[in-house]
Formats: sequence, structure tokens, C-alpha cells
Amino acid sequence: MRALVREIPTSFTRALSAQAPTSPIDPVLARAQHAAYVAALEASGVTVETLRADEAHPDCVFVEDTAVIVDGVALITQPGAPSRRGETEAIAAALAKQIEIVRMTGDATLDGGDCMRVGNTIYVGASARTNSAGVARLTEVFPRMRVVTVWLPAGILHLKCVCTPIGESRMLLAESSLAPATFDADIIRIPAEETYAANAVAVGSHVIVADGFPQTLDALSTAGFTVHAVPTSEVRKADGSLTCQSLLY
Ligand code: CIR
Repeated sequence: MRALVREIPTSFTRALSAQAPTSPIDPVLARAQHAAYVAALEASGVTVETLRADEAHPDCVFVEDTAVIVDGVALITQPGAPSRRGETEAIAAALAKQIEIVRMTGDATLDGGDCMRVGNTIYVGASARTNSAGVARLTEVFPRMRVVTVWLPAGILHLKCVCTPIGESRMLLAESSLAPATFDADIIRIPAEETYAANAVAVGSHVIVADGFPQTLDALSTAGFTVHAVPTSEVRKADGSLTCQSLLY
């Protein structure tokens, strides 16, 4: 498996966030934490390609939002936040060396953080960032996938803020977020007080989780995963978590 990631720019201190962080983002610490994330991907057997930071785009580390990759085809998105639209070209150029690229145009918007694939289903969060034209384009580009729209309550930035896939038929889901019946999958429930840890990156028998969430760590260890806990304080100040820092394919 390969991953595309992107360095953290110094302008990351101006990244989007729904609420101003209680302490400013420290870009030096953010880079150290990003390095730990990349090391965890490599320890999970992933070959990582790292793109240079783009100072003009403070949120460029959150590459997940710029593409949805299924079975060797990458749909390059139009991120819902206008300030992030310019992030996609460098991603498209890097992916085009490896896989087929298709585009999203017109009024369609979609953030990759709203797309969760479990088996042959892509659950798509109808969020403030992803509109119906974006979902329609996703459905058109991946005709063999079942696309299910999930209405997100206000306050949830992306679908994968509260749930992530763990293998082909299992997923993590934060308690008190979305109804478990929404999903046709085996669910590992994450206690509400550990909601942030419901965003995890699973690669085979490895899983990368945010550190500081002992119940989630125990649940994943009990489920048989090798768990890599990584620090996330700085990306969290910019409403980021773990899946958003890579594109896996
Ligand atoms: C944003 O608001 O777009 C970024 N500050 C955070 C994006 C996080 N992306 C993700 O969870 N997929």
C-alpha cells in the first residue's frame, strides 16, 4: 500500500478551525507530530511519498480532502472551503504518476473526509463541505460502488470525524454521534468521551490512533490490531485528525 502525505507549512498557524484554539498552533511541534504519523504509516508497511508544503495553502497537510481513491482511480475533489481549492493540483500531479485521475467540476463540492468506504459501500457525509452535486459526481465516477448519503448533525465537520473503516467490513463509531443502524458493518463502539479517537487509520493488522484515549487503544488491541498511538495536539487545533493527513491507495 502507498500513501501520499504533504509537509506542514509555516502558514499552518492560519489553518481553518471552527473555533479559535486556546493556544496557538506550534508549527515546529506540528512537524514533529507529522513525522511521528509518517513513521507509524511506515511501521504499518506503507510506502510514503511526501509532497512539499505549499505556504499559500495553510491547510495543505490535510490531503485526504483533495481526492477519493477507489480501486486505482482518483477522483480529484473540489474542496468545500474556497481557501482550499488550490490544494488539489499538486495532489493530482503526484497521483497521476501512479493511477488514473478524474475531475470534479462546476458547482460540485466534496471533501474526502466525508467519504468512508466499507467494502463495496461509500458512505458520504452531507456536510457543510459536501453538496449533492459532489455526491452525484462520486456516484458517477465509481458506478460499481453503492453510495449512501449520511446526514450529519451540525457541528460535525466531516463524516470521518466520528467513524472510520477498520478493514473491509468493520468500522469504529463514536457513541452518541450517528445511529449504528446507518451502517451495514461490524461496529466497534468508541465511548463518547473518546470521540476524537474514532478517527483512526487502519492498514491490514495495524491501526494508527491518537494518543491519550486508553479505552479506544484497549478496544483495538483486544480486536487483535497492532496499535500505533501518535500525538495530534497541533492538527487537532486546526480541526484535523489522522485520516485527513494521508491518501492511501
Ligand atoms: C479544514 O477545516 O478544512 C481543515 N482545517 C481541517 C480538515 C480536516 N480534514 C479531515 O478531517 N478530512
